[in-house]
Amino acid sequence: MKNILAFLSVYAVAATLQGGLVAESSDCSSCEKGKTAVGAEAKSECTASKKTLTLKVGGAVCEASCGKLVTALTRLQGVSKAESCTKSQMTKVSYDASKVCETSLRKAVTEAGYTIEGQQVSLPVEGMECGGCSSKVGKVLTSLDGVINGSACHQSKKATVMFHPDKTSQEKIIAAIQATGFKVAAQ
Ligand SMILES: [Cu+2]
Repeated sequence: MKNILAFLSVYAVAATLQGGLVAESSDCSSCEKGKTAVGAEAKSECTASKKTLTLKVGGAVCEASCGKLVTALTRLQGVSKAESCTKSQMTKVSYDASKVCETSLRKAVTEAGYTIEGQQVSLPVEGMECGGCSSKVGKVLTSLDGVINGSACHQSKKATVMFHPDKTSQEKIIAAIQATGFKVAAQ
């Protein structure tokens, strides 16, 4: 039943656009469905695919090298913003996941001559009620292969993890947190 409804709404959006009219609904759920049917126009209105990637980059230690790094990233299609801090060596990229993927972003960094020392994610974790819960999650995180450091806070209900993208992935980290009995909220 759900599939039929999804198909019908895609068809409806496509038919509307073919008729030269603008799709009425601008919420992301309809945009997600409309994406495959109507292409670039619908994509530009969608915010569901907007993501950020935070990397610790080795070598970007002065204004000039940070500038070069930012230029290399913003040159990519789908990147709306890139910021690099010489002090923390953290680089934050805002991008559209429907146009560019994480792998391409990391490749742009290494091709520009920098090394990726880590990738940082902040994950919303549901169900942590006290310090015991957060330390349980924190312990699991730091025991994972490829995790540089990780911690969880029951007050902010978040887990912050710095990991090496060549050795592990966000998916594996999420799976490890879920295995402790806490749930990672959909992002
Ligand atoms: Cu607890």
